[in-house]
Amino acid sequence: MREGHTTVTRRLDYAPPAFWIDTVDLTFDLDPTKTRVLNKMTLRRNPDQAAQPLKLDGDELNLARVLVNGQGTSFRMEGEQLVLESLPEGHEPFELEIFTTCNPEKNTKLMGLFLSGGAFFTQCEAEGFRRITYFIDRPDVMASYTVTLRADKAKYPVLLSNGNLVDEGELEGGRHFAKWQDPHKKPSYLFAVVAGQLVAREQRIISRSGGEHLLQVYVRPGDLDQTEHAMNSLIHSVLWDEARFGLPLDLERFMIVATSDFNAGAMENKGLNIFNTKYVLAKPSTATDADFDAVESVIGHEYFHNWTGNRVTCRDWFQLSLKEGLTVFRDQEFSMDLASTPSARAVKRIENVIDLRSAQFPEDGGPMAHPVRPDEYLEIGNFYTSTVYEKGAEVVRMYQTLVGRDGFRKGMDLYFQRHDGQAVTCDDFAQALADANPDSDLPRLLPQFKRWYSQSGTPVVKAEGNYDAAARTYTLKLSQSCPPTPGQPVKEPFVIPVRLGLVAEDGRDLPLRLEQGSLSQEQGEPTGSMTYVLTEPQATLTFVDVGSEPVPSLMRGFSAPVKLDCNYTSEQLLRLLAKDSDSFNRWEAGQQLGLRVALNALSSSANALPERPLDDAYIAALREVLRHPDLDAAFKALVLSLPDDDYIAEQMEEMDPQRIHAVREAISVQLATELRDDWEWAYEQYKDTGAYQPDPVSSGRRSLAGMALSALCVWACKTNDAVWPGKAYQRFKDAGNMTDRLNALGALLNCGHELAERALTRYYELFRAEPLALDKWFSLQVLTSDRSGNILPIVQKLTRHPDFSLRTPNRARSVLSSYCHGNLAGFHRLDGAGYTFWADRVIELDKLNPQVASRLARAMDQWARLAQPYRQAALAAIERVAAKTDLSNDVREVITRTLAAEATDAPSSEIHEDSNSEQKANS
Ligand code: B3K
Ligand code: ZN
Repeated sequence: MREGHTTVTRRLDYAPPAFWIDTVDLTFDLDPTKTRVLNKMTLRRNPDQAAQPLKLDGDELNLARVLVNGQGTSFRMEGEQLVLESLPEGHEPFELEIFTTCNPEKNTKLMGLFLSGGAFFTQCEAEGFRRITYFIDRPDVMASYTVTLRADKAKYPVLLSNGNLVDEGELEGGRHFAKWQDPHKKPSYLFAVVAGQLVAREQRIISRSGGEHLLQVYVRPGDLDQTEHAMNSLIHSVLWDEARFGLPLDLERFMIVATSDFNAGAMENKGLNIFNTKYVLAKPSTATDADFDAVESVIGHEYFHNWTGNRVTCRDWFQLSLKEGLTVFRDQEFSMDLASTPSARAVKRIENVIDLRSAQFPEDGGPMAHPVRPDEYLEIGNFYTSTVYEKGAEVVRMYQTLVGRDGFRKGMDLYFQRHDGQAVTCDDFAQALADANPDSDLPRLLPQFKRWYSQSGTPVVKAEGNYDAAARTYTLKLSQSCPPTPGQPVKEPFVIPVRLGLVAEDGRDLPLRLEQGSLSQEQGEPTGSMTYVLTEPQATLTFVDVGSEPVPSLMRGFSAPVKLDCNYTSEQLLRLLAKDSDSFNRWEAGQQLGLRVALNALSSSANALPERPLDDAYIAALREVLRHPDLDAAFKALVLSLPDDDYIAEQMEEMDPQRIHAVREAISVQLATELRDDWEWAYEQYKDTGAYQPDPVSSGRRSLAGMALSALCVWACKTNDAVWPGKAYQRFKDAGNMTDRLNALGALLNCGHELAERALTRYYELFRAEPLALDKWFSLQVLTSDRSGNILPIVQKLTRHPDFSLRTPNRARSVLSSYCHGNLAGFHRLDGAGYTFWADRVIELDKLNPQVASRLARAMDQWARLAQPYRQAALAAIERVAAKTDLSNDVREVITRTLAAEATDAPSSEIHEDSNSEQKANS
């Protein structure tokens, strides 16, 4: 029987805690199998709450002693909670001492205190602190922490915790101690301990305001040469937050520590961020451009939490997006600001939207759909989702769109002025934004705007344009709808900022003059773009003095997280692709054209697929982009990357994965063949990027050269050409950096060339001692296009490889997630064997690490939309997992919701206007 609660937690049941904890004094005797934790706390009753017993959360702890004010006391256990009833009366503080032990070596869940490579690490968010000691383990209980760590000095020379080192020294028997004091109050989820053999790259900096700080990046000995980029990213983060938001580093010492066993990407513990090595370590020989980018953005993200999350934290876990949506928005802005050129900024925006569409849109349309502020959970770990993070960031971005960049800054200032040191809600954030911008539309729109927090599902904006040449008017009809989602059959209208322009034949933006009456909605923007704020189910905009028929460019910059449904002709999309002044929509037009081709091919009743799915005009447009003298390589690469299998699948009511994949393949073969000379030109043009620099210009060149090489290998394998695979192999061997090396290996694997095997063997020999590079070796083989139906046997073989381990999340994911989430055609097999494999691995992994298992469980999110025979086989596999009686809450919740998808009502996507809706949405 698994420990833990089995009840659902509901947002509306929130009540403040019955006790406050003011101080916590922890002493750890660190030992791999039996760590002793002495916890001395000062508590007092919360005068606002009726007298209640003290209930302390615990999980897999061995309790040895409980003292109140130094005296023994009675207590009882309620499940995993420790309950104390006979406590001092009144509201005076009292002392509670609790002595427990735990077993870090057995901690395969990697929550609480665990071991990685012989060193101790902790992970407490969301509910891991209770695995270290008994506590009121919820984010609105904020305390001052003092921590003493005692351990064997030879094995654990470095002893770290949050805040400042106030004492250290030797103990008997080869042991030593370190005492840390955190000057800031914090919730328990931000607590951290690290102990082990670590070395640090250090940098002292003086911030803009003159403060001196010590920055440290701790890694295992031998990895120091991979920490320069992380340190630079941290320095940039400190400077950026001060410059853009006036938020300084509030600590003398800021530490980052890397571990190779970590469920998440990283964790923002106060002053002691703990990172998955994947987001710290980077050197050109083992990390790709994407890795360098990810290090920068995750270092930024965790650092920015220091204010958005740590100084102002969440009242309860339903408010998770308060810190995560806001902090993702901030890390996106950070990366965009560092990108420096407008084109590089646009590339960042496009990349963020690709991520949103590939993960969040399917989530919003599947069984796990939930609002940005969820209403209930069984296991909070399941709600660290792209809805809470990425859609949450889009919600924050819409505030900025509505009040402008300066207005947004004012709102942030007011938010910190009001709430520094508090645990608050998404409503508090929204109110600060509105109150700081009294002259904007936000105060009026706020109650309706907040539906973004309460309604799940991706809204659809439908647009229809009509040009009247005689009257010189252009009429744009906009309407919004949102499909039903679990528990929410009917939606109320959203506030949707629609940034738009009218594009003339020569590509110029026409001046925008709205007919009298609609002007109140306009936010003056002289550039030829305006933001119309759609609040009603439908609206009509009439533009006057329009001399020629324009093409509307809508949702510019992806101004809201919606799907746009506009009945463009191909000619109109080609105009936008060639000429729109908005880079995002230029890219988007290309995507829509590609999507249209794929969907047309898929909807045709003929069994055989069209030989040339792409028409000449589209091919010519792509050629023009590829050869364009002024466009950046990174932007070109994005335009030339047509929608992937998952994005195509997402558009279909019923999906046949093998057919989708076949269409995608046909498109890529046609592109490779008909642009063959252009790819060769591009490869020669872009392949040299000089000494490795991870900057946007050179990484864009590598990306485009990599695409070109891959296309040339596809063409070569179709035509039995040996030259290009030979060149790819040579490049794989000679590459001066991992990006080029992996692109060349990917090109060989992707076209199924026999040289791929030789390259893989060589890669393994080169990188077998580098865990992160070895993860790539595993995942690349699994992500490869499934031309021969041979992926599953490869996956099975890889799981038996001596370097494979289910216990290391990165390694487990490199094979299992890559297969189940990342290879549509490899996973969805006609014989259902992929699903059998999935069920076995979920069950196996759940016993070790429920968080990683429940992520894997989500690979079946879309099963109800599968065509037969996939659907039946998928259901059987899901039911087999569901029949297990000892599932963790994590997996149980995902599987239960997944199975419920069958019962989803038929779509009826009307928006219902309801004048009382604000109250409902916010109650
Ligand atoms: N706050 C952590 C996430 C922790 C995940 C807990 N299951 C990292 C982040 O979002 O910054
Ligand atoms: Zn975060």
